[in-house]
Amino acid sequence: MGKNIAQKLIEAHLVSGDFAPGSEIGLRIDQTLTQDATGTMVMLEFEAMGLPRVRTELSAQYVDHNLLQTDFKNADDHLFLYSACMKFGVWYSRPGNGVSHPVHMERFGIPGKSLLGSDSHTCGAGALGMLAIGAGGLEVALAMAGKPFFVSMPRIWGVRLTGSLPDWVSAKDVILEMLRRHDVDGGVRKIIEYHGPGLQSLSTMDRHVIANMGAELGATTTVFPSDETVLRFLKAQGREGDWVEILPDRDAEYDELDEIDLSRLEPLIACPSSPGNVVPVREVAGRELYQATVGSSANPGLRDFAVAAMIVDGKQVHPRVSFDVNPTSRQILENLISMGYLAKLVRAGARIHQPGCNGCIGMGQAPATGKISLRTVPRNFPGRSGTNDDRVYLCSPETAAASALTGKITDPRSLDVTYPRFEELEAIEINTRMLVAPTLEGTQVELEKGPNIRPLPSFDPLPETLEGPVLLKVGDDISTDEIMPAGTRVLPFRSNIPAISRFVFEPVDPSFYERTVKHGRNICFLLGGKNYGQGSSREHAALAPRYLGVRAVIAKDFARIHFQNLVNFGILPLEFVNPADFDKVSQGDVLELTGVRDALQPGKNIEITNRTRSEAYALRHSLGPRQVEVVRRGSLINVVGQES
Ligand code: MIC
Repeated sequence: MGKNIAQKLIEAHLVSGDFAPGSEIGLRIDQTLTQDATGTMVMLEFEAMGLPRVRTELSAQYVDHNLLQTDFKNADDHLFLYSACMKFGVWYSRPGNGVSHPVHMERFGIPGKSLLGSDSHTCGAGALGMLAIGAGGLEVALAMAGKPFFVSMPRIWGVRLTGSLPDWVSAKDVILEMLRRHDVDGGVRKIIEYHGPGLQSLSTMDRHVIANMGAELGATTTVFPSDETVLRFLKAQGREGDWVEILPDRDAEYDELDEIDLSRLEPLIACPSSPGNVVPVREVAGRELYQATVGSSANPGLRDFAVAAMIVDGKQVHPRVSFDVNPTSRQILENLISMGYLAKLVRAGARIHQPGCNGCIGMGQAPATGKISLRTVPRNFPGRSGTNDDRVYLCSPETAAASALTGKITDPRSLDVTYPRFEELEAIEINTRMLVAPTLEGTQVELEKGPNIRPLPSFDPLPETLEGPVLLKVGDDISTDEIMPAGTRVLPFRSNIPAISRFVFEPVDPSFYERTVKHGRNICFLLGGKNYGQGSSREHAALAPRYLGVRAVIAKDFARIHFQNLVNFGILPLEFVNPADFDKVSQGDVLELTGVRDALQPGKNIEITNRTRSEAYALRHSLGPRQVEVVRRGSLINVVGQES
């Protein structure tokens, strides 16, 4: 039997384990990517390991999240990250240079290499034929130290593309179709591999759009072939020497199959407040909107801005609409200027922002109360935009631009204009002026830590008995944005755990923090529904609850990255053997787990007692031996600290 691309990439990096789906594999990591909202913690964790320099082929640190400098905190963190990069041998992408994922595509991504990133959208580099995986910051710090990355061997899901995209339909509509069919947990524990004749109509950055939002299906990652299309992209970037061809064997097989005829797609849109809440645009057309934004790592390509510019060219944005344009890299911004597209956007009334994530994570651009915002971003979890009860829709640049003109959600096919098809360029302006190479004499560099950089908390080992109240019970699909919000109020505290902990679960229950303080930050439990912790890689969504006393989460099931983040910081992730028991437990019930350290045997159920209701429930865990040791020791840092 032939091999698919995912199998070839895994085989080339396998340091432990085998291909049995669900078994633990260890992967060698060639490159790492960190962004500033997760990177400050990563650099503190790497510093704690006591190594002088990184041991990867390449590590890059981007500043693309905490860009609004409303006081000293973000500015201090930028300087801390710069000093850490120079000290440890990491490339530094300066504030304003752009979003990590497109910049990494432009400058550093190499087909066939593995990339581990402290951002859930790292998987976008699968567009280059990379094995690119998002993970919690601590695992990225370990990869920077040359350690393998451990993950459960995923099932390989082959999605065959046929046909070609009709006018007004673009790459975003392809991934929205996947979300419409399979929802936000359809890809959990799977690698999605796209193949088939339909690939020919997708540029490398089109493929990035699709791979990026594979994260919204919960996929471990997404891979595309490294073919002539990728060679053309690398040539335009002046990096054709980095190209290698990676194709699936003709007789490659997959664990699961799906097929999309691109010719049959129409403009789609994800309605509030889930990326899986997808309908055709025509079904919600006519609703008044306040804002349309173009940009983010989920639509980062030059063509995404050029098409929007051509749609609004010679027209005016509706006076009620804020049309926010977030260029995704300085290089793309320079090409938009030199090709005349930026002027078209400015003349039409667009608000031009600095290259960065910006409104995608609530770093500015928050919509008005109760008003609709159309965005080409990857996520619309409740409150993520910075406005409570926000009404964010996810769509293509075509739909966003058309709607900005009319002031209503608009099917772009209804515009009375010829579709402005963008032809990819053979050569573009290359801009590397805000990328700083690591200096050679790094070890003499002093880390610059401002008052906002606080030491990591300590993590005690798992006690023999866990007894405490259920301080919060939540439902299905709870996102990391609801557990640990982002935005201008919270994101600057990412290097200060005591401060950021004050915001834990604020979007779903503003009184949660006070309950943990009243409980003396002692042992407590959380209860969650299915797909608990979907979304981001932010380890703070585990770190901060751990700091507040949470020692076990009992859920119907977990999102991959968050599950591992809970383990990494000594929080026990458990599931009800009988799902109906979830309904028997109420917030405030006191639960007790005795002999828990010994009970953590592979495949062995655990019994938990509800002291309040005098009931007992059977729980199970899916921890492997290595993960059990981490939870017993209280955190992965305690394990690594002993080894190094
Ligand atoms: C996101 O898109 O949710 C983020 C903000 O990029 C996160 C990383 C973070 O929380 O810092 C992610 O996707 O991992």
